Amino acid sequence: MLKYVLAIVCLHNLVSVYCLTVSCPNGYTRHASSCYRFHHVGLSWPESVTFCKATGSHLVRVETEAEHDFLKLKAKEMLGRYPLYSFWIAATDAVTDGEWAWADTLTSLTYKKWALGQPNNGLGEDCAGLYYQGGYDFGDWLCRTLLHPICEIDFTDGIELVG
Ligand SMILES: [Ca+2]
Ligand SMILES: [Ca+2]
Repeated sequence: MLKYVLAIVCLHNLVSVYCLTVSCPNGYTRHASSCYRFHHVGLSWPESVTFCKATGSHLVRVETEAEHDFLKLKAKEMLGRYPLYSFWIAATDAVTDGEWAWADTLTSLTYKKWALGQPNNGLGEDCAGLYYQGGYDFGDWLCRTLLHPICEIDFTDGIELVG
């Protein structure tokens, strides 16, 4: 099923190029192979995981420096429009303290860039986000803290090339 498509996908062969025009769903911004939406609602981390799922996405997994740089740039561009300032990402160490993994897949983080002094695990801070005071590098919070979720749709999850 062609669920979400974005950018222009071209299939090359010797005689021709087939292109498929594709785009992110309304309200999402594309970068590389994903669509992102910074939500204005303030939610706890577990609520954010559920919220993104309910909207056909997942709480963002920041997997590369390029992806992180894009998200930091977007967050800085939108400064002042999000009253809670910081944003949840899908990383948690609730299973084993100090071992940060992505929600759902529970795979270890291969990329991470903590803000200065983070994670400080104060009073059992098991959930991570992009920390405004740390230039949107990673920070950890109590999971019940209200922050804004960033939801992500992976291009590679949703597309099937047809024709
Ligand atoms: Ca990602
Ligand atoms: Ca912290």
